[in-house]
Amino acid sequence: MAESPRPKRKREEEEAGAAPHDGAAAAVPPFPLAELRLRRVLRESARDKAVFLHGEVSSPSGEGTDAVIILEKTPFQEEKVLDLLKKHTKLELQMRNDIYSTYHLYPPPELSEIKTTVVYPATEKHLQKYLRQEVHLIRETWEDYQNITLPFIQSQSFSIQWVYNILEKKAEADRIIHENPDPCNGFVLVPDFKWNQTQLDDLYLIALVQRREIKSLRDLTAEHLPLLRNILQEGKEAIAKRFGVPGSQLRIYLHYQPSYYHLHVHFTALGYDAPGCSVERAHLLADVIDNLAMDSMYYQKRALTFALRADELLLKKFQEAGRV
Ligand code: GTA
Repeated sequence: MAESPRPKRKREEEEAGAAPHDGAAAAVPPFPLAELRLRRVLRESARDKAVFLHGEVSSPSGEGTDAVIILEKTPFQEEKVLDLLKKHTKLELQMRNDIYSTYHLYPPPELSEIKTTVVYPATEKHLQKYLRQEVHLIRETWEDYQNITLPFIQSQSFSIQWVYNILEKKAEADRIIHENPDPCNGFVLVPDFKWNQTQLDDLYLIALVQRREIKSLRDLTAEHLPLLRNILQEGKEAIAKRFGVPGSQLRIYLHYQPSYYHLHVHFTALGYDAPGCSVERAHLLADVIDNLAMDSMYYQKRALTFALRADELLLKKFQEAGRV
């Protein structure tokens, strides 16, 4: 079995004995997980081995504040598999039949990490986002975008303060993989929230553009081609250099609709079935560039399809307008 390349940064941290967290995060006390009151399970996925929880943290006055907690089992790391076989704390036979047998293997704590994501304080919109719901496909024309979607996203969408924090180096500064500081055609490439950077199987990075007025795919014209080409070219080069993953093994795309209306591009491992990489949401950056090169107004002309969850307000707006 070929040894899989470990992220270079990770190796450097381990070799230097450094904590694998950014300095800003280390200064903040950890979230009081043990004090959390579990309100409900929002969603549970056997395939992704993840559970999405709605919890409540009580203040000294007794008032509760909502939180979303995502618990997720992480992929195996090839270089740790041998440790798992040698250092397990218990091996319990579950069943045996002829040449077949299954066991419960209990790993030592250092080999049984659960990736834990916390959104706190969480808004009602966060709770809705992670709640399992039916989805409906919308076919949005340019007129629908102007009359329904745009006013809606201007009136209410998730805060993008976390994006500004990254661009202004107030958060995740030492996680930056690549930066092009040009205010017009530049961007910052950082590991995505969803990637713990321990293995390359689920590699996930995002490029956040320096410009602040581009909300989504719908705003793009040929004017943005230099920016998009920089992201494609420099993003691929930076990932190959840092993680040893070639551009031919990356899925590079934009979401429509995104959750956060500040233009960003997703870079994921081609072999990883990342949340949101399905045809009704992901638009390959290379195709976006070609479309804009053919027709500057491509994304102000064509209808775009996307899925909305059953109780999303935007779906209600489309229903009220008789468009669903
Ligand atoms: N580095 O602070 C951040 C940060 N935040 C707040 C979001 N992102 C961040 N990255 C860094 N620091 O890939 C990342 C997100 C996402 C991207 C925004 O920015 O991880 P988007 O605008 O297109 O929105 O991308 P998207 O993809 O809907 O966002 P998100 O939050 O990833 O939601 C995707 C859906 O996947 C959710 O509805 C959720 O139900 C589902 N999902 C499945 N597994 C997970 C998981 N492990 N974690 C989160 N969501 C998951």
